Amino acid sequence: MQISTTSTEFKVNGDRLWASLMSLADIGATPKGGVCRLALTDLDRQGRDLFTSWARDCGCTVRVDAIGNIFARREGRNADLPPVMTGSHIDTQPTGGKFDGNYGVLAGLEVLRTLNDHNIQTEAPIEVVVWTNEEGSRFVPVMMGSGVFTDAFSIDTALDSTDRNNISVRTALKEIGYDGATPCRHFPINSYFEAHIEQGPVLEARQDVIGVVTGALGQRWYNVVVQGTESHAGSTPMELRKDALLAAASLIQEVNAIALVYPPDARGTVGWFDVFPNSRNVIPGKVSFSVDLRAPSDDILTRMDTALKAKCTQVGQDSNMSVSVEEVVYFPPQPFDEEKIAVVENMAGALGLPHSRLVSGAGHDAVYLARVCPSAMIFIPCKDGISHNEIEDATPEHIEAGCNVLLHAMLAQAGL
Ligand code: HGY
Ligand code: MN
Ligand code: MN
Ligand code: MN
Repeated sequence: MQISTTSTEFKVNGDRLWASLMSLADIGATPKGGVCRLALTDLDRQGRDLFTSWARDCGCTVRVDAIGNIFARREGRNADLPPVMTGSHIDTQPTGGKFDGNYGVLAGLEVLRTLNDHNIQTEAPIEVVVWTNEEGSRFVPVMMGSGVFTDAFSIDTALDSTDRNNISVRTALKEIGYDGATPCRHFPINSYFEAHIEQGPVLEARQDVIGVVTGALGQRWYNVVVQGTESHAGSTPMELRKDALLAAASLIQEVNAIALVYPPDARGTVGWFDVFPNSRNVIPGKVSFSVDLRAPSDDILTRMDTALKAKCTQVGQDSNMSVSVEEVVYFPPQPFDEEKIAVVENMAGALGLPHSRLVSGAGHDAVYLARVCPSAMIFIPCKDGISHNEIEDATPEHIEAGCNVLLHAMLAQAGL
């Protein structure tokens, strides 16, 4: 039966997509059913190798750029046309899940596999991309590969970034063999669509299947260091202490308080925290920690930034300790392209999928791609809105539904 590709009867193979997700999830699988596949580790290499072998099996050409972004390209009839692009990331959080990022990459691959199943050649080429180090867990800045690709920061800023063992991105990329030859710079792109789990509670609460993402919160990330003086927990009188942990505790409270000033969408989080020397009977001399601030407007984000820095100055003065604040990530809230948002919305409707619009609290590579081409995102729910957690879960039905919206949105752009 020849299915018209524009009919909503034309569907992806959900079982194949689910099986691919589970195979990829085996790489870095954790005992609680999650995935730990940190950026540019050997596990990341294994995942990259698996994706590129699958892409080549689909007849794609594969190129890798200088920051390790992988571009799997399926030619169209007209190679001169800018590609329709999709993708996401396969690096995960240390206690990550099977779907964050991995879903967007493999949904893109499933679109190619489905086109192959039906011998369909599009007018424009299609590219599926694996962006390097989207998570920003091992290396900052976050969304690193897409950030270099879209001039958000220079490639040297990225290559010189080091993890907490002082290993640079440059070294790690070379070690896994993904320091690609293709220069990392953006080129004309027809449009970019990214499929992703919502990672929050909204769609599930609304009982919607598709999230039509209108944009993403702006973010500012910092490294804060409080420098006090290690000394003996027993022989140092309370009034003579320079207890870095005590000073840091008031700053952590402040990060939370700053976000609560701007409900409902502002966010403040302290994710990682190092105490030195971390010994029971030594007053902590140095505390280092991260701050992650997010807001729906740049104005609110600026006010939160000002409040954080003011508090750090005040705590330093009051405690007579040094408090340093280094900003390591900044990007303003990013609206997606109205026309592409409407494409996603119309396809979800045509497929009879309950859908609604929402803003993404999480950052995604689409946030940077939106700077160089018309971009939009397709969300599906995740169980209890939980993500960045090994119990992250999604249903095969939603996984398939989101991929069908991606298929039709991309076909609408690529032309038949
Ligand atoms: O932090 C984020 O929003 C994303 O997971 N990188
Ligand atoms: Mn992600
Ligand atoms: Mn993530
Ligand atoms: Mn440019």
